Amino acid sequence: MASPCWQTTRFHLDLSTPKVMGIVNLTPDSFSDGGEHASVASALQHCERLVRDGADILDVGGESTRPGARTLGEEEEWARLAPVLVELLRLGVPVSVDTCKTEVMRRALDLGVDIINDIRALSAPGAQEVVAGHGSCGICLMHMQGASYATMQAEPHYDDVTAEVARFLAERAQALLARGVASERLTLDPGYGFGKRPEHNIELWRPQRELLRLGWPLLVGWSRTSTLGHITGRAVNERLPASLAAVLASVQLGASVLRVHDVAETVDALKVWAATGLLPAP
Ligand code: 7PM
Repeated sequence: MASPCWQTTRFHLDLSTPKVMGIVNLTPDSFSDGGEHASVASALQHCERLVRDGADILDVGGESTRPGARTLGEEEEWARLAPVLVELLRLGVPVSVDTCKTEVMRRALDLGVDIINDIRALSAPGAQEVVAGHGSCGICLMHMQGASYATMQAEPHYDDVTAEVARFLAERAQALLARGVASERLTLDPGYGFGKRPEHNIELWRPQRELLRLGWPLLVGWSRTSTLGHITGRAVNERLPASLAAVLASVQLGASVLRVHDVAETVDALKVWAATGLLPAP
Protein backbone atom coordinates (compact mmCIF):
# COMPACT_ATOMS: atom_id res chain seq x y z
CA MET A 1 0.00 0.00 0.00
CA ALA A 2 1.29 3.47 -0.87
CA SER A 3 2.12 5.71 2.10
CA PRO A 4 -0.98 7.58 3.12
CA CYS A 5 -0.85 11.31 2.58
CA TRP A 6 -3.05 14.35 2.99
CA GLN A 7 -3.04 16.95 0.22
CA THR A 8 -3.64 20.46 1.53
CA THR A 9 -3.42 23.87 -0.13
CA ARG A 10 0.31 24.42 0.45
CA PHE A 11 1.54 21.15 1.98
CA HIS A 12 1.52 17.49 1.09
CA LEU A 13 1.42 15.81 4.52
CA ASP A 14 3.04 12.41 4.92
CA LEU A 15 0.82 10.37 7.22
CA SER A 16 3.11 7.35 7.41
CA THR A 17 3.79 8.64 10.94
CA PRO A 18 1.05 10.19 13.08
CA LYS A 19 0.64 13.95 12.93
CA VAL A 20 -0.33 16.29 15.76
CA MET A 21 -3.00 18.93 15.13
CA GLY A 22 -2.91 21.65 17.82
CA ILE A 23 -6.25 23.17 18.82
CA VAL A 24 -6.49 26.97 18.74
CA ASN A 25 -9.75 28.21 20.19
CA LEU A 26 -10.42 31.89 19.43
CA THR A 27 -13.51 32.32 21.59
CA PRO A 28 -13.44 35.63 23.49
CA ASP A 29 -12.72 34.02 26.85
CA SER A 30 -9.55 32.39 25.47
CA PHE A 31 -7.36 35.32 24.40
CA SER A 32 -9.04 38.47 25.55
CA ASP A 33 -9.04 41.49 27.84
CA GLY A 34 -6.56 43.93 26.33
CA GLY A 35 -8.63 44.73 23.24
CA GLU A 36 -8.52 43.27 19.76
CA HIS A 37 -4.86 43.90 19.02
CA ALA A 38 -3.74 42.35 22.32
CA SER A 39 -5.94 39.30 21.81
CA VAL A 40 -4.58 38.72 18.30
CA ALA A 41 -1.04 39.02 19.67
CA SER A 42 -1.69 36.57 22.49
CA ALA A 43 -3.41 34.08 20.17
CA LEU A 44 -0.42 34.30 17.85
CA GLN A 45 1.99 33.73 20.74
CA HIS A 46 0.01 30.65 21.72
CA CYS A 47 0.23 29.36 18.14
CA GLU A 48 3.97 29.97 17.95
CA ARG A 49 4.31 28.01 21.16
CA LEU A 50 2.30 25.10 19.72
CA VAL A 51 4.57 25.05 16.66
CA ARG A 52 7.72 25.04 18.86
CA ASP A 53 6.11 22.23 20.84
CA GLY A 54 5.89 20.18 17.66
CA ALA A 55 2.43 20.78 16.21
CA ASP A 56 2.30 19.60 12.59
CA ILE A 57 -0.99 21.44 11.91
CA LEU A 58 -2.86 24.27 13.67
CA ASP A 59 -6.66 23.99 13.82
CA VAL A 60 -8.25 27.37 14.42
CA GLY A 61 -11.87 27.77 15.50
CA GLY A 62 -13.80 30.97 16.08
CA GLU A 63 -17.17 29.67 17.21
CA SER A 64 -17.69 28.60 20.79
CA THR A 65 -18.98 25.08 20.60
CA ARG A 66 -19.95 24.75 24.22
CA PRO A 67 -23.36 23.13 24.61
CA GLY A 68 -25.95 25.86 24.79
CA ALA A 69 -23.57 28.52 23.45
CA ARG A 70 -25.10 31.12 21.20
CA THR A 71 -24.25 30.45 17.57
CA LEU A 72 -22.24 33.18 15.92
CA GLY A 73 -23.15 35.03 12.79
CA GLU A 74 -20.71 34.54 9.94
CA GLU A 75 -19.51 38.15 10.15
CA GLU A 76 -18.72 37.79 13.83
CA GLU A 77 -16.97 34.46 13.35
CA TRP A 78 -14.94 35.83 10.45
CA ALA A 79 -13.99 38.96 12.42
CA ARG A 80 -12.44 36.70 15.06
CA LEU A 81 -10.64 34.46 12.63
CA ALA A 82 -9.34 36.81 9.94
CA PRO A 83 -6.66 38.81 11.81
CA VAL A 84 -5.23 35.64 13.36
CA LEU A 85 -5.30 33.60 10.13
CA VAL A 86 -3.38 36.29 8.26
CA GLU A 87 -0.52 35.98 10.76
CA LEU A 88 -0.67 32.19 11.08
CA LEU A 89 -0.22 31.73 7.36
CA ARG A 90 3.35 32.99 7.85
CA LEU A 91 4.32 30.34 10.42
CA GLY A 92 5.15 27.66 7.88
CA VAL A 93 2.76 24.99 9.16
CA PRO A 94 -0.56 23.97 7.64
CA VAL A 95 -3.45 26.08 8.92
CA SER A 96 -6.82 24.37 9.35
CA VAL A 97 -10.07 26.26 9.97
CA ASP A 98 -12.72 24.63 12.16
CA THR A 99 -15.99 25.99 10.76
CA CYS A 100 -19.40 24.86 9.50
CA LYS A 101 -20.20 28.09 7.64
CA THR A 102 -19.96 28.27 3.88
CA GLU A 103 -19.06 31.96 3.76
CA VAL A 104 -16.34 31.54 6.39
CA MET A 105 -14.90 28.65 4.35
CA ARG A 106 -14.92 30.76 1.19
CA ARG A 107 -13.12 33.68 2.83
CA ALA A 108 -10.61 31.47 4.63
CA LEU A 109 -9.76 29.68 1.39
CA ASP A 110 -9.39 33.05 -0.36
CA LEU A 111 -6.82 33.99 2.30
CA GLY A 112 -4.91 30.79 1.56
CA VAL A 113 -5.68 28.42 4.43
CA ASP A 114 -4.70 24.79 3.98
CA ILE A 115 -7.55 22.74 5.44
CA ILE A 116 -11.29 23.04 6.09
CA ASN A 117 -12.29 21.03 9.18
CA ASP A 118 -16.07 20.76 9.43
CA ILE A 119 -17.81 18.95 12.28
CA ARG A 120 -20.92 18.98 10.05
CA ALA A 121 -19.13 17.31 7.13
CA LEU A 122 -19.92 20.14 4.66
CA SER A 123 -23.68 19.90 5.13
CA ALA A 124 -24.36 23.67 4.96
CA PRO A 125 -25.85 24.82 1.65
CA GLY A 126 -23.03 25.60 -0.78
CA ALA A 127 -20.24 24.21 1.44
CA GLN A 128 -19.38 21.28 -0.82
CA GLU A 129 -19.32 23.57 -3.86
CA VAL A 130 -16.96 26.06 -2.19
CA VAL A 131 -14.52 23.39 -1.06
CA ALA A 132 -14.70 21.43 -4.32
CA GLY A 133 -14.28 24.65 -6.30
CA HIS A 134 -11.02 25.44 -4.54
CA GLY A 135 -9.08 22.65 -6.20
CA SER A 136 -6.49 21.68 -3.58
CA CYS A 137 -7.41 22.41 0.06
CA GLY A 138 -7.43 19.56 2.58
CA ILE A 139 -10.77 18.54 4.07
CA CYS A 140 -11.79 16.81 7.29
CA LEU A 141 -15.30 15.35 7.33
CA MET A 142 -16.62 14.53 10.82
CA HIS A 143 -19.59 12.44 11.90
CA MET A 144 -22.11 13.99 14.27
CA GLN A 145 -25.58 12.80 15.21
CA GLY A 146 -28.12 15.54 15.88
CA ALA A 147 -28.75 18.94 14.44
CA SER A 148 -26.71 21.10 16.83
CA TYR A 149 -24.50 21.22 19.91
CA ALA A 150 -27.53 22.23 21.90
CA THR A 151 -29.42 19.05 21.04
CA MET A 152 -26.87 16.43 20.00
CA GLN A 153 -26.41 14.94 23.49
CA ALA A 154 -30.13 14.89 24.31
CA GLU A 155 -31.11 11.52 22.89
CA PRO A 156 -28.32 9.91 20.87
CA HIS A 157 -29.42 6.58 19.45
CA TYR A 158 -27.63 3.96 17.35
CA ASP A 159 -28.46 0.41 16.34
CA ASP A 160 -24.85 -0.12 15.24
CA VAL A 161 -22.70 2.92 15.89
CA THR A 162 -19.69 1.80 13.79
CA ALA A 163 -21.82 0.87 10.79
CA GLU A 164 -23.80 4.11 10.99
CA VAL A 165 -20.72 6.32 11.32
CA ALA A 166 -19.03 4.47 8.45
CA ARG A 167 -22.08 4.78 6.19
CA PHE A 168 -22.44 8.49 6.89
CA LEU A 169 -18.75 9.29 6.30
CA ALA A 170 -18.61 7.17 3.14
CA GLU A 171 -21.61 8.99 1.73
CA ARG A 172 -20.20 12.47 2.50
CA ALA A 173 -16.82 11.50 1.02
CA GLN A 174 -18.40 10.03 -2.12
CA ALA A 175 -20.41 13.21 -2.64
CA LEU A 176 -17.15 15.18 -2.74
CA LEU A 177 -15.50 12.74 -5.13
CA ALA A 178 -18.55 13.12 -7.38
CA ARG A 179 -17.82 16.86 -7.43
CA GLY A 180 -14.31 16.15 -8.64
CA VAL A 181 -12.44 16.43 -5.32
CA ALA A 182 -9.23 14.36 -5.32
CA SER A 183 -9.32 11.52 -2.83
CA GLU A 184 -5.95 12.59 -1.30
CA ARG A 185 -7.58 15.79 -0.02
CA LEU A 186 -9.83 13.95 2.47
CA THR A 187 -9.57 12.71 6.03
CA LEU A 188 -12.46 11.28 8.05
CA ASP A 189 -13.24 11.77 11.74
CA PRO A 190 -15.60 9.47 13.70
CA GLY A 191 -16.57 12.47 15.84
CA TYR A 192 -16.02 11.06 19.31
CA GLY A 193 -18.34 12.92 21.68
CA PHE A 194 -20.59 14.41 19.00
CA GLY A 195 -24.09 13.04 19.49
CA LYS A 196 -22.65 10.00 21.28
CA ARG A 197 -22.91 8.85 24.87
CA PRO A 198 -19.77 7.53 26.60
CA GLU A 199 -20.81 3.97 25.79
CA HIS A 200 -21.24 4.88 22.10
CA ASN A 201 -17.76 6.43 21.97
CA ILE A 202 -16.21 3.38 23.60
CA GLU A 203 -18.14 0.99 21.38
CA LEU A 204 -16.97 2.92 18.31
CA TRP A 205 -13.34 3.02 19.43
CA ARG A 206 -12.26 -0.60 19.46
CA PRO A 207 -13.37 -1.37 15.87
CA GLN A 208 -11.97 2.00 14.69
CA ARG A 209 -9.81 0.19 12.11
CA GLU A 210 -12.97 -0.82 10.26
CA LEU A 211 -13.35 2.85 9.28
CA LEU A 212 -9.95 2.66 7.55
CA ARG A 213 -11.50 0.25 5.06
CA LEU A 214 -13.36 3.22 3.60
CA GLY A 215 -9.98 4.21 2.21
CA TRP A 216 -9.16 7.50 3.95
CA PRO A 217 -6.87 8.47 6.84
CA LEU A 218 -8.53 9.03 10.22
CA LEU A 219 -8.35 12.20 12.27
CA VAL A 220 -9.53 11.85 15.89
CA GLY A 221 -10.26 14.24 18.74
CA TRP A 222 -10.26 12.67 22.20
CA SER A 223 -8.52 15.56 23.94
CA ARG A 224 -10.16 16.36 27.33
CA THR A 225 -13.52 14.88 26.20
CA SER A 226 -16.34 14.21 28.62
CA THR A 227 -16.06 10.48 27.91
CA LEU A 228 -12.55 10.64 29.39
CA GLY A 229 -14.12 12.44 32.35
CA HIS A 230 -16.71 9.70 32.57
CA ILE A 231 -14.01 7.00 32.60
CA THR A 232 -11.65 8.71 35.08
CA GLY A 233 -13.94 10.90 37.17
CA ARG A 234 -11.67 13.88 36.37
CA ALA A 235 -12.66 17.47 35.67
CA VAL A 236 -11.80 18.90 32.26
CA ASN A 237 -8.56 20.55 33.44
CA GLU A 238 -7.37 17.23 34.94
CA ARG A 239 -7.73 15.11 31.81
CA LEU A 240 -4.21 15.31 30.37
CA PRO A 241 -3.10 11.79 31.42
CA ALA A 242 -6.39 10.37 30.13
CA SER A 243 -6.00 12.32 26.89
CA LEU A 244 -2.48 10.97 26.33
CA ALA A 245 -3.65 7.41 26.87
CA ALA A 246 -6.48 8.03 24.42
CA VAL A 247 -4.07 9.37 21.79
CA LEU A 248 -1.83 6.31 22.04
CA ALA A 249 -4.76 3.91 21.91
CA SER A 250 -6.17 5.77 18.90
CA VAL A 251 -2.86 5.62 17.04
CA GLN A 252 -2.63 1.92 17.77
CA LEU A 253 -6.13 1.67 16.29
CA GLY A 254 -4.99 3.32 13.07
CA ALA A 255 -5.54 7.07 13.56
CA SER A 256 -3.18 9.33 11.56
CA VAL A 257 -3.99 12.82 12.83
CA LEU A 258 -4.48 13.61 16.52
CA ARG A 259 -6.40 16.77 17.33
CA VAL A 260 -5.15 17.84 20.78
CA HIS A 261 -4.92 20.75 23.20
CA ASP A 262 -1.66 19.57 24.82
CA VAL A 263 0.82 19.43 21.95
CA ALA A 264 4.16 19.11 23.79
CA GLU A 265 2.91 16.28 25.99
CA THR A 266 1.34 14.47 23.04
CA VAL A 267 4.56 14.72 21.01
CA ASP A 268 6.50 13.17 23.93
CA ALA A 269 3.96 10.38 24.34
CA LEU A 270 4.15 9.58 20.62
CA LYS A 271 7.97 9.51 20.74
CA VAL A 272 7.92 6.97 23.56
CA TRP A 273 5.29 4.88 21.80
CA ALA A 274 7.31 5.02 18.57
CA ALA A 275 10.44 3.86 20.44
CA THR A 276 8.70 0.57 21.17
CA GLY A 277 8.50 -0.09 17.45
CA LEU A 278 4.74 -0.44 17.66
CA LEU A 279 4.57 2.40 15.17
CA PRO A 280 7.05 4.30 12.98
CA ALA A 281 8.97 7.14 14.62
CA PRO A 282 7.33 10.56 14.34
C1 7PM B 1 -17.02 22.44 23.53
C2 7PM B 1 -17.42 21.24 22.94
C3 7PM B 1 -15.85 23.06 23.11
C4 7PM B 1 -16.67 20.67 21.94
C5 7PM B 1 -15.09 22.48 22.12
C6 7PM B 1 -15.51 21.30 21.54
C7 7PM B 1 -13.60 18.30 17.07
C8 7PM B 1 -13.53 19.23 16.04
C9 7PM B 1 -14.18 20.20 17.86
C10 7PM B 1 -13.27 16.93 16.81
C11 7PM B 1 -12.85 17.62 14.54
C12 7PM B 1 -13.28 20.49 21.01
C13 7PM B 1 -14.69 20.62 20.51
N1 7PM B 1 -14.00 18.94 18.20
N2 7PM B 1 -13.15 18.90 14.79
N3 7PM B 1 -13.90 20.42 16.55
N4 7PM B 1 -12.92 16.65 15.50
N5 7PM B 1 -12.49 17.25 13.30
O1 7PM B 1 -13.08 19.59 21.86
O2 7PM B 1 -13.33 16.03 17.66
O3 7PM B 1 -12.39 21.27 20.65
S1 7PM B 1 -14.74 21.43 18.93
